[in-house]
Amino acid sequence: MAFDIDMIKGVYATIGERVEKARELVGKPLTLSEKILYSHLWDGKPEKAFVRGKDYVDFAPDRIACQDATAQMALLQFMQAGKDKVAVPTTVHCDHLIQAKDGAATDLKHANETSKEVFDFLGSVSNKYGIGFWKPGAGIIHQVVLENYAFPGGMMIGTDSHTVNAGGLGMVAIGVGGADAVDVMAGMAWELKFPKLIGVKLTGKLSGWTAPKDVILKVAEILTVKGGTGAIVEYFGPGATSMSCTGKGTICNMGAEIGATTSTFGYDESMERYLRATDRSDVADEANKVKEHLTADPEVYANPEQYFDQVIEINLSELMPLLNGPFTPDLATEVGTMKEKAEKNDWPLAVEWGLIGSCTNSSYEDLSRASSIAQQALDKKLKTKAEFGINPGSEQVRYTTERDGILDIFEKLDAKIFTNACGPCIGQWGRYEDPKNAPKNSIVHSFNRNFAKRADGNPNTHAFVASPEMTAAIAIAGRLDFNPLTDKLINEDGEEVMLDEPTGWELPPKGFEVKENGYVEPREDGSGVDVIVAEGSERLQLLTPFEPIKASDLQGMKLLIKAFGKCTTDHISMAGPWLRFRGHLDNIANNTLIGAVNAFNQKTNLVKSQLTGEYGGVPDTQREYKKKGIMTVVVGDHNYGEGSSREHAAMQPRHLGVAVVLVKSFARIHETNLKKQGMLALTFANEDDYDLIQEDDTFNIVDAAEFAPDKPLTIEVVHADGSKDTIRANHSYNNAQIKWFNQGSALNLIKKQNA
Ligand code: MIC
Ligand code: SF4
Repeated sequence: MAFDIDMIKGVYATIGERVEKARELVGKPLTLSEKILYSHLWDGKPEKAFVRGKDYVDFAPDRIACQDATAQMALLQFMQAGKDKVAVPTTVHCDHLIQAKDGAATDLKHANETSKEVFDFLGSVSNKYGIGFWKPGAGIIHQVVLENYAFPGGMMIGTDSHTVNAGGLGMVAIGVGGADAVDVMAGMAWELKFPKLIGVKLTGKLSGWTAPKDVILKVAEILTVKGGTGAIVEYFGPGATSMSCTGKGTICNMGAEIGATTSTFGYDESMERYLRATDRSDVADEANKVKEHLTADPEVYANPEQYFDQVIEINLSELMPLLNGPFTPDLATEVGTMKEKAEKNDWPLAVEWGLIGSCTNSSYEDLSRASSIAQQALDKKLKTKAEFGINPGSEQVRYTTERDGILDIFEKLDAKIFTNACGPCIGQWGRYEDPKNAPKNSIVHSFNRNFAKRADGNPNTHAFVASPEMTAAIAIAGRLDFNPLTDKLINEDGEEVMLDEPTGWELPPKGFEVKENGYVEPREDGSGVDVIVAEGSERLQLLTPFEPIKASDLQGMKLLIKAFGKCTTDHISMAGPWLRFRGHLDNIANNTLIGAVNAFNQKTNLVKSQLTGEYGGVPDTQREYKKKGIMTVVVGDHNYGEGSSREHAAMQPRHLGVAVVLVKSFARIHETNLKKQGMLALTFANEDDYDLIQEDDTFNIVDAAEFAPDKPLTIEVVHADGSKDTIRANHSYNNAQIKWFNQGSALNLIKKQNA
């Protein structure tokens, strides 16, 4: 069930006829994205052309991947679906629940002790339902998927927003909430609005200090954190083919940071090299046979404006290394211009840590290039100013980089080699005893996200995102404004030295090697496997179905919080220490929206209760409303729910009795998650109406009983002085999704259908 060459052959067997049919229906040459989408329709051969950005389409993904922090909720839901086995090859990867503190050996042992219950649960559910299980320490989900499962022209979904990483190997790979994955595991179609298409033409060639990471940091600057919403980004041009496969993975990975549905590249020699190096020559041979379907038709890249909804061109030869941050991944600064900007904004110039790793940049090539900089610190007698932390992407990468002396170079610089896992990227970093009162500082990392508090829980940490090689250089210099292209450093002998350009290996010259990759194959027949959830566990809780929200519940609702500014899933359901409750809905609900800024007092986790007039924490206040049977409304700004795929950000408010989330705009995955859990996800028809919402407001959805596709809802907002505003709210529910709402959740509907 894990790696399945027959499944891949099956996809390639029909791709030709399906692409041809689609080309005929669309009436023009096709992009790669369209070829993959049209060859993965639930009904098989395409029968009509779809309207981009409008039509909801049923797809049949080839695979599913889940990570430990989201798999718990996904599998708890799947267990209710009444199936014996997953319908599509699925894997679970244990990578989020491992803290980075003292180094891999101690940290992994600690995680295996503290999260034993959860790993045992995931292992046994996997074994029971035919799911491949990657043990803690095996690696980060997206690196493991790239090394083992991704294949050109395939379609996969994963319960993690960075599933998109597999675009580096020519897939359409999309991050979803657990409930979406459950549909596909249960043998049903997966629904997605047919995406718009953004083409990115890469001319020139990367050289010197510029890396694939800088391409996506640049794209993030151009498109911003919401510019990719509802679109697939397709990269092409000479700059694309000259890049490594894992470099392409980096670019696709951070497509999540611009809100893109996914990103992809056409099949090329770099992908073939990577497939062969990772022991998948059979896949490369099969892909070569259908090559022309694994990239766009030639007309498309020759005249991209005619085929994409938007085209961006980047000349790699002119691109400069970038540092994006702090607090948002789209705020780009070119090296060499950092000093003025940092001083103006009061960003600390001294850098305390350089972290290399995460699913974005933890390949063999990444570590090898960064180590070429680290080696120079040794050779040129430079004392590194910041501390180094390294997370290899997988056990295969770790083993091979250790064998090749790469890790040793970092160790000579006193680097901490953490477990092959997410670690600091998701707040699993034992940096401080008391992060809340920790000092202002800067760090630089090769990760993807840098929202406040994300890495270390300290709101005063200014995190900047850069390529692994720049991260290494900046960590050595210990200064944010260090420009390796022009600046000199003083070594231990008092001499001025410069760092030479990074060099490295795309793939290990002696091949990849690994002793124990950490994979556990499930039983063929899992019927005898027991899944254990201890009674009274604080980590795991079986789910009780949500009651449908009725039209009458949508009258007299109170405002819970009007969130101000950026409200990501980290604000709605924080990670870090809270990851431990990802399998226990009631316990994790105690972090609901505690990171969101209250628009009325600019404070976090302090909202007014309309029951008592007192201010209190968001979860406590909400629990009081729930006790009284009063439903509530959450109001938010643009791109609400940006970031993670975690459906906890929808399930927790739902569990506590929030009925409506009313915002200026949503991030795609979060909007779907709200719908799946049977809530109302609404957007202001007139954005300025956000300003009308006051602290003591009561909401009545006057036409709630007429909830129907393409029909806005009317909300009466009653203010404390009795005055009223009537506003219109849009929604994007189709008929099927309205059924989820009427049943209380999508899962309730599946259960009913399977009963
Ligand atoms: C993240 O990078 O924020 C995460 C943690 O990987 C999430 C998933 C989660 O919240 O578990 C994601 O990106 O989807
Ligand atoms: Fe893990 Fe970070 Fe990648 Fe999310 S972004 S999967 S937390 S490494």
